[in-house]
Amino acid sequence: MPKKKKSIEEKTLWPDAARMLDKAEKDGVETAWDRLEQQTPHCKFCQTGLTCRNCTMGPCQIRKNAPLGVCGADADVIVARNFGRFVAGGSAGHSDHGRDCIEALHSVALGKSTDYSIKDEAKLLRIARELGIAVEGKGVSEVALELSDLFFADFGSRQHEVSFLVRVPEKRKKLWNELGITPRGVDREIAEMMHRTHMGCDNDAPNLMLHSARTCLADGWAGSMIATEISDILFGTPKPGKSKVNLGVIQEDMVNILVHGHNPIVSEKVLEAVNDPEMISLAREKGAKGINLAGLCCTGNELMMRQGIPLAGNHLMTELAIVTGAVELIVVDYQCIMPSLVTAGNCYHTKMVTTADKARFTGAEHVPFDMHNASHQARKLVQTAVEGFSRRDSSRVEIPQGPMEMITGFSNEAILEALGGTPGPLIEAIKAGKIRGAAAIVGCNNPKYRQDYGNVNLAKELIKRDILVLVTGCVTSAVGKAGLLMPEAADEAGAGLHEICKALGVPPVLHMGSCVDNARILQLAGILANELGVDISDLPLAGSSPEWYSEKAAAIGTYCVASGIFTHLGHPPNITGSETVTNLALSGLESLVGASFGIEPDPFKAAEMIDERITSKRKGLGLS
Ligand code: XCC
Ligand code: SF4
Repeated sequence: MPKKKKSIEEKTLWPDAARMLDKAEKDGVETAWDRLEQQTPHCKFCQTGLTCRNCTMGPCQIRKNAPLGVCGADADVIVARNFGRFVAGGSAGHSDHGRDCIEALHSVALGKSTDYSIKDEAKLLRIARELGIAVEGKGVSEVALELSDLFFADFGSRQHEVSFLVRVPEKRKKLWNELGITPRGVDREIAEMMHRTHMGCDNDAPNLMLHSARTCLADGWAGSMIATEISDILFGTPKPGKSKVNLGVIQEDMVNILVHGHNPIVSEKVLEAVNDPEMISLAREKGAKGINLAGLCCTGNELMMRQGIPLAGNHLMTELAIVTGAVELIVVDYQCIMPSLVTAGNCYHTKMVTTADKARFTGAEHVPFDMHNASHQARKLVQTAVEGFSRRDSSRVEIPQGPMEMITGFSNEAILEALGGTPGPLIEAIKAGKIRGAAAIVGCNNPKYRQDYGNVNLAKELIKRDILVLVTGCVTSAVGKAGLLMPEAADEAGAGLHEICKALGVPPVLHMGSCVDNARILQLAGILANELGVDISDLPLAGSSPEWYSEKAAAIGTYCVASGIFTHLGHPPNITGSETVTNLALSGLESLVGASFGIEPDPFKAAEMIDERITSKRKGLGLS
């Protein structure tokens, strides 16, 4: 079949992206969409999970006339092993980011780092108490030290359970214990997954899938949750505030710096350096009006939640941001950074700088950040950006105008405060059917879809049905650009949700942060279940990732389901080569953990699917 070239219109929902795609073509910049075309069609065996490369008797591919690998592993085992390693990768990503946060807290506690400090002492004490650390009579540093030691232990060979399981309803914990999937240590579960999937270990697909669940639960209820809570302690707990989104946040008359990646440990320091008066006057000397910082992907979400820093865009906007020709510097930490950014940057004057030893990119400059040099390194970077301003070719600059306004900053603390201090009013609204339920729409972009078409339309359909929408990660930019993160969007919501939003002055779609901040949603689910005395799986909740691409997104989906929350995905992971595994994901998990996955590329049908689920959960609770 001849390949059909997608039109720009088919590639994206957005005018800013369309303009840059057009410019990219003129400027000769290749994008993810172009490379997807080159990669299509994909290998069928890999796509269905039927390739195994776990030893050198293979690689093996399962076919009709070769139904077993050399070792005798069948399709079910191979698919389940591949999925296990896939989500182990995702869990490792979130969790290793969490570990970096613990190291930061630990070094602050020991007084070894003057570059970082504890911004939210009250939260530090609250979390310490919640996890059983006696705080009375102790200094902040002492508590921080004990808390970081406890978190380090959560990563190790814990025999029982990770600390934040105190947030999990008893019924759910009992269920996990019975199934043998209570997460013990983060690293332990990930390493055990690597072990189980070695040739000759776990050769039972359902048993492998249970360990996938356990690994992902360690991510959600420990690795990610620790990342979120420590980031709040070090940089402040988010409060609602205004910000802006789309490529229009890049400014023609300023030095533009973009931060990309995930961990606020680097981007917070860049922000400080950008605000340094000395740096600003240096920028003025070079003829710029000042220095403008904007975010991409999750570190963009982190800075936006806490500091209101504008978001230039999500995953598929990262290359296109460079195509504006107005970006002096892109500073990255780790995860979701396309190696193509180096090449795209080379087409302009855009310099890419890596900061983490574990995420280096050939062709990019490496300026390693650690606990002791972060402020210094950040200033160095900002200076580089300022110097780059004079190399900008203004004839090649084109910036889409008119960023959208949005409200950000809905941490659980902020949500509870807006509700008057308790979840009571939210529960009353749910009981009264004004809010019929809530759905978290999370995750990525994927060039296989029209960019953000699924993300935006699903959110719109759900709010119409009085389903409150919570967003994190790259969906933030999607719904933000669609205007759904403004209180006025309440007019697009059903009557009940409209009434609640108007009364509270909040949008019908709440921005709760980055991908690790999905842990905030888990915590909220735990709070609601505990308040009602039920399990999380009894609540009218759903998760969704319409345009996901990453191992991390699969891990999120899996911990969501294992926590009892039905989760919709736009397309399946590479598991369809096994009927056993596919059936387990789509229905079998229901009888085990009280939730399963649903697959549906069409956002309108997906809304229907989520609505049905929420309706049935409401019925189960005796609500109409
Ligand atoms: Fe990455 Fe977190 Fe996906 Fe965005 S949403 S593309 S994982 S940046 Ni997490
Ligand atoms: Fe083939 Fe088995 Fe080796 Fe996998 S583990 S590559 S199926 S022989």
